[in-house]
Amino acid sequence: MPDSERLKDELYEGVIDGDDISVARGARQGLEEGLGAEEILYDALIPALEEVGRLFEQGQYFVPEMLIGAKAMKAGLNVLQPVLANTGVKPVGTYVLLTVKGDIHDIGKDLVRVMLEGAGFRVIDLGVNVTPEKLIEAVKEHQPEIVGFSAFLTTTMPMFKTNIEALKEAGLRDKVKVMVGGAPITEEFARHVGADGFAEEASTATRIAIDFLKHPDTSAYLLQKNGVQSTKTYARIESAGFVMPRPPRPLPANAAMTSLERVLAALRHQEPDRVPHFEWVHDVDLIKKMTGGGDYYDLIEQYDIDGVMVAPAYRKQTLGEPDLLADEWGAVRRIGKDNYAMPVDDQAPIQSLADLATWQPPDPDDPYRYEPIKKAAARFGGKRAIILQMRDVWSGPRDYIGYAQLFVNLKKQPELVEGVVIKCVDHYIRVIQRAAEMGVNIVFSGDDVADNRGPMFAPAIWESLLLPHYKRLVAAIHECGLYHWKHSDGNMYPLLDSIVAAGSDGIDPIDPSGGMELAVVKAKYGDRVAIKGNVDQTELLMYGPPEKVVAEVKKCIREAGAGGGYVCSSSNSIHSGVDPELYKVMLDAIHHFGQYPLDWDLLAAD
Ligand code: B1M
Repeated sequence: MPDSERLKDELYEGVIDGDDISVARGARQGLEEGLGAEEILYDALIPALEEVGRLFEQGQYFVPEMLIGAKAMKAGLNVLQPVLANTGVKPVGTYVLLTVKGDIHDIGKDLVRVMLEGAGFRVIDLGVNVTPEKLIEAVKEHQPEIVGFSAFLTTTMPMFKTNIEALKEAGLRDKVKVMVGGAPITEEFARHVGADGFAEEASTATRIAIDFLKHPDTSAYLLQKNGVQSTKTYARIESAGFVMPRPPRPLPANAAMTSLERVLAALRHQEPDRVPHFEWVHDVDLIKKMTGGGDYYDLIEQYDIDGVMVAPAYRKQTLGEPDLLADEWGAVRRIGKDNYAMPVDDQAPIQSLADLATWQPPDPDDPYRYEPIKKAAARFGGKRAIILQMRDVWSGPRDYIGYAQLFVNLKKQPELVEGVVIKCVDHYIRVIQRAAEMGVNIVFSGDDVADNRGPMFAPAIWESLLLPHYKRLVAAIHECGLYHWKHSDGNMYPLLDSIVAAGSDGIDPIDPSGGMELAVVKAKYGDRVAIKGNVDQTELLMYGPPEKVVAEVKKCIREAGAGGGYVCSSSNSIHSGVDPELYKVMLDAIHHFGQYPLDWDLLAAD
């Protein structure tokens, strides 16, 4: 094989392996040996990144491989850029990209950006939580051929339409193609809002963008062309005169158990008096609406919710701007929609082993941490399950290393990641030990390691790097006499064997968006772990109709309720988009259809 071909092969492999140093070196060598910059780009680097995208689509690569592949490509591009500029090579097109207003999820959008850049686009990335005004300014300034919107929350999906309307009002709609995507987005929704294109994955998004440039009027990917009508309204579905069908036996249940006994029975795989219910998160405004201005504890009592979530307290310090704060762990956070205090990635406190050596988690023995726990115990102790909301092995490094940097470091600096995990888990264990003495019953750790496709990193990384510390945490929880309930979004099937074997006592929320099914998890793991979930909150609890909410509760109880070991809840959280009336219907249905012994006739599908 000629040297030039061998070098191109090496560059190709370098991108696939995410080896930025060898790609930069190879690109320099190629130029020195007389290869054209365009030849290197089009024959080696671009095909390699396309292959990385394909491997990701097929589930062979995960987020880390995709990010380090893109980083390697960028290292090569940095070498080629001056030569490309001198020879007058222009970007294939300009693309304005953003995550819509109200939404702060960024990794999915970032992957779209790196794939587009890899394909030769000039990408103007406006970031997250972007207003329509900022979009319009950017379109006027940069005159892109394509604009791309990401949305990851059902509550922010309508912003696509708002953005498209803003483009129309500014007289810019005909000048750009609009592409949309993000975990909850479907082609049907993309059509519904009037977008030109939709893609499920970053690499498909890039292929479509290139096709739009080549065939702006005739591309086979243009959505309007086939004229399929939307079958959904994406608005609250009213149903006149809905009344909860009361089952033919005395109701409400004369509760034979306290809420605490009910939840503990579920954890012990015994049949309680009725299927318990609790949620991981309730939106603050929804709580106010449901309680007539009350607080979370009022909600618990008024609606007879069986578990009370309580988290240790950490101080926050504002940083000049009203929504910017520093936490006790050294992370800088910005408060956004749903009151989520999102860490600012590029100000993450730990970037190197030297940072790690000096970084200390907050003092776990500070009495301030335990004030909320004491308050919850005083009000609910011995009556309702007091559930300590903690983290396990993922969210700590995500917030203190930075989300994108964490993915990269899983491969590039695993010792840094593990160092952070160790310090975090040590801290959590001490907090749990103290909280156990104050009346906590369960530790619930909410660390999202999966999305709709599956784990966001290779299961082998979970096994070698994270699982040992996960096991250590679960063992410590058990030593305190407490139960452990694991929460993660997404398709958790590939990790469940190890989580169950680690001794976790409960799993949440068996995410239907990730293709998980209560019946399957119950059949496979139901004798070893309690299951919590999964009335859909991505559409059903937002839009209804109420009859369908009732039908869904019945289905969940049918699939997971037999023999106990089951808590009926939403499929993630009662977030700001959930309709309080539909949540009430869900609660009512759990109380009425969830009595043990289960009445299978009553629970039968309508
Ligand atoms: Co959030 N979150 N989150 N979250 N989170 C989701 C999105 C959720 C689906 C989880 C669930 O319910 N199962 C859920 C939304 C439910 C709904 O509304 N339907 C949810 C929720 C409810 C929330 C909060 C409200 C939680 C709360 O506080 N109660 C809160 C809201 C914050 C806000 O935005 N205002 C919140 C917060 C967070 C964290 C901060 C903790 C963190 C985000 C960190 C960050 O982004 N920097 C987070 C995470 C990590 C997730 C999950 C677990 C994973 C998202 C991710 O990073 N995936 C997610 C669960 C899930 O997706 N099932 C979830 C990896 C990424 C590579 O994939 O994002 O799908 P993805 O991107 C893909 C494609 O979608 C596509 O290409 C990418 C690569 O192939 N794509 C496009 C993306 N954009 C595209 C654009 C295109 C074309 C394709 O054209 C322009």
